[in-house]
Amino acid sequence: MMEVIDLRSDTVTRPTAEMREAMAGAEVGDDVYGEDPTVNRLEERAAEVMGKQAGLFVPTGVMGNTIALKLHTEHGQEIICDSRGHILNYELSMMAWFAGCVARSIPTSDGLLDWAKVKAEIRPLGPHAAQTGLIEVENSHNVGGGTVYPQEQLDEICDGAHAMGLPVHMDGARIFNASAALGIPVSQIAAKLDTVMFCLSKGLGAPVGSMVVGPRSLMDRGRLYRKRLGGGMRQAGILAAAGLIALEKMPARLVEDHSNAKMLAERLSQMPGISLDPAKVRTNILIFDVAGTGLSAAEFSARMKPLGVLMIAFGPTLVRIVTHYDSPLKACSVAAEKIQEMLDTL
Ligand code: TLP
Repeated sequence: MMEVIDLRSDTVTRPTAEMREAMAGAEVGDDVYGEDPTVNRLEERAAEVMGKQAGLFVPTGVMGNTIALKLHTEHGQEIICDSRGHILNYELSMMAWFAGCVARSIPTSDGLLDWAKVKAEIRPLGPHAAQTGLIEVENSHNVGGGTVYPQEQLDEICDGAHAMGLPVHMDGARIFNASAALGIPVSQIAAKLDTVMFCLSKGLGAPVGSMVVGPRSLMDRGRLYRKRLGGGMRQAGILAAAGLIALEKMPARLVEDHSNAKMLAERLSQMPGISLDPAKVRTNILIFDVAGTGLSAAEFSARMKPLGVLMIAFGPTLVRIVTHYDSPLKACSVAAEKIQEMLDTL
């Protein structure tokens, strides 16, 4: 049987043998009563690693962002984010549904905001305008192509926002990829942020789970929102046990995913009809334009499927590839060969 190389997302990673073993032996209790020792340990460690007071274990990144946005805002406010942000485009309008807010979105070339752009969109409450309640940033930026905030740019947004009394939340689904790319600890990235959501179930390989970290008072209230959203998970230590391994052991290997992505980007950039700048590939995501091949993104990925390489259409002519620990260097090289093979048939 042909082995499938699944580059659709780092969400496809399966738990490691060590994670499965830890899950089987996890010490558990009822987490709705705060009595699951493994969940408690994960929440403490996540907070410690991010340099925050407290953590909250949630089943998904979407739930983590949903809770965070609600914690910072009031109904009828605006949330400033970039126009291609995950919270705006891939979370079923959750900011309207749960927090009662609308987005004030800012177009960017790479998904990254800067203080000048943000400042220009901040609105005080008035007879016509809705007040800004929150600034949201995404790091690394998914649709921007795995782009990473230069730390000074991010700190400047936080300083500016705080001086105006506004909080900043980071969708750090892939903050560990940003950390690996910058060569600085996640706690440094998070230092000035009010809250961070990050995922254990993407590049870090856990089967399920994300974290929200921030001040203890907010996390205590977040726990109530989690329950309201149906996220009171009882003996969730089974999942937290895998999450702990994801948190402690997996960040160190992300540089490998990044160098595989770079290799793929370099090879793709040499192929006729494909346009992509390998210098812009910093993490494990690469987004390339296939317009020059005469194929749509959907046709391109559909033609790759029978060759055993999966990727996703991310726009009419944009295709996304994500590298991860289930796609080692060898698999990425084979994927590049298969793409060339498909292009040769056109
Ligand atoms: N992203 C998924 C899809 O939804 C696009 C992917 O394959 O990349 N924030 C960011 C930046 C994300 O990329 C994702 C997932 C989430 C939040 C949501 O996480 P989950 O899927 O755990 O709810």
